Amino acid sequence: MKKLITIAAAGAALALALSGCSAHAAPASGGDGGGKAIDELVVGFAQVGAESGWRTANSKDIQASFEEAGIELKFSDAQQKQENQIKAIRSYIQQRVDYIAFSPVVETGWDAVLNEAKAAGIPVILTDRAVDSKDESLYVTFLGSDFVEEGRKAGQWAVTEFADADSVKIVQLEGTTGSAPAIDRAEGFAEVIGEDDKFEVVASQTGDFTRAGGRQVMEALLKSQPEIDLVYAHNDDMGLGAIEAIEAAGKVPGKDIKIVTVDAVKDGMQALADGKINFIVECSPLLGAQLVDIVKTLNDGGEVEKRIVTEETTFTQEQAIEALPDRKY
Ligand code: GYE
Repeated sequence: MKKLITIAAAGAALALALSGCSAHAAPASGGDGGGKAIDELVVGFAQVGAESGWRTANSKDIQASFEEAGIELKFSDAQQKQENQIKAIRSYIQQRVDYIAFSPVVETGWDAVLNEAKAAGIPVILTDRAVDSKDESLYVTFLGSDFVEEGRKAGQWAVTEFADADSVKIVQLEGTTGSAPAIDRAEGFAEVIGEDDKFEVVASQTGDFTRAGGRQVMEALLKSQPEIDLVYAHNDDMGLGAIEAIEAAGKVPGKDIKIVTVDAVKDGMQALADGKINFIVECSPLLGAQLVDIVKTLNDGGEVEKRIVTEETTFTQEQAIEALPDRKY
């Protein structure tokens, strides 16, 4: 995990020390950088929705972290619709919150509303998902996973798992169309399996990161694709939906059709422990504490890195069995 840098806060403290002023002369804040008192801060968070186990864990963690820090959090759920997220951000601007944080449902189409936040002088923090904008001044930092790397890890597992196979027919269950994790996880996976012609993605469709979506897409694909060796689902929930469809079709998930997913939420880990999923690439939803740190650092007049990447691992069946009892989400 990269460390937040608080150069400006240190500089401000030094200036105070040099001028002989005591730190108490500055308005009460978490530090001496002249920010607001912690209990006066207001942060608006525009969440994507409640589409997956990951998202539910992420929302809970963010709410709990702000509560623990004693910082007021206004929280909205956009039900996976960009227009709702834009409305929520506009309402935070109108309410003159101190910071806006949000997890963009899709990558594009944010410049207008982010320019409004900028004009109002409200710093924006991207959490979890990136925006595709040429203007990097529209946000302070982007905190979240490296989704391309997650896709590569899934691909590397497939290369090892199918080392002795002559041909591997793959179905890809994509996340929300246009979202950073769907775009990047497809890219990283394709980069790795693309090195060997024996891997063929026979179908790739969106299940919108939901269990129902994964099940529906898989039901249809089981009818149109006679041979499927591997399902690569962009999240656990779609993989869990695929398991239901595979079992309903009289096949054994994890054996007849192997499954690799991303997230490692409890339900996914249980399916991995049960042998229905074969491998999971972790994506941590626990971003709350780091988000609070960013807000505090900025409030103290400090600087944060433009990109803060979350640390993650991967799980085999044995590792899932071991990790499950202590799994927090
Ligand atoms: O993998 C998926 C969720 O943006 C990383 O969104 C997040 C993804 C996560 O719905 O389960």
